[in-house]
Amino acid sequence: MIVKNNIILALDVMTMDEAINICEKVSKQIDTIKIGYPLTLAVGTNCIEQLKDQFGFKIICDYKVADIGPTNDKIADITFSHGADGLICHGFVGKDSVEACLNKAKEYGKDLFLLTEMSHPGAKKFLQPVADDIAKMGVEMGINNYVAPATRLDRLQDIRNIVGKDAFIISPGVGAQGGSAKETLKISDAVIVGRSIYQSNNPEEAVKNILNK
Ligand code: NUP
Repeated sequence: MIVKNNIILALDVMTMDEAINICEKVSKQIDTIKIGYPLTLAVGTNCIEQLKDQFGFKIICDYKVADIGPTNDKIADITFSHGADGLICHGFVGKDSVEACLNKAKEYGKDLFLLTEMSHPGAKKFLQPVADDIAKMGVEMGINNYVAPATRLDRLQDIRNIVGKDAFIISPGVGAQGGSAKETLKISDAVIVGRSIYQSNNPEEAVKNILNK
């Protein structure tokens, strides 16, 4: 996936009016949007088509898919059938679960992103100890796209070392969670930023500031 300015907007707003308002302000600087449960559960999956049609964005669906294979297969199918360009799935559920999402992504010719370690403090306890193994599993499965934290650059580097220089890593945790875009982009291919942009009075300026920090 090619991400303009190496920045992905996490559009965690709860109404379509807010979503469109923010998108109008940043659509010159940003071409890739990550939507998750907040927007999807609030307005429905048609927001994927709507944002793609109106702005031409690439849409990554952050549904952190984490179920048994047959259920993951259904979730991935619905997501890609609405036009999603990427889907994020959890790795801790194991190979068969991830494979269901990967096969569906291949069927649609779209991207699967494997979530390794998360960016929040709580991830240290349960997820961090297994994150390297999750990344290794991704490599064995031939996965090219990963999510890894901007909040712990040492861990981000560890994951980069495992997945290799040609893998595509996107990193949440810049801005509101404390990470720096400049430092993160020395290791990652793109940063994911939500609140620092959509809660700003001037989202356009916020994008510029983030890219300069
Ligand atoms: O490890 C993760 N951390 C994280 O923050 C994996 C994620 N997918 N996210 C998501 O990235 C989170 O759900 C939110 O949509 C975005 C970060 O938003 P913000 O902290 O910049 O507001």
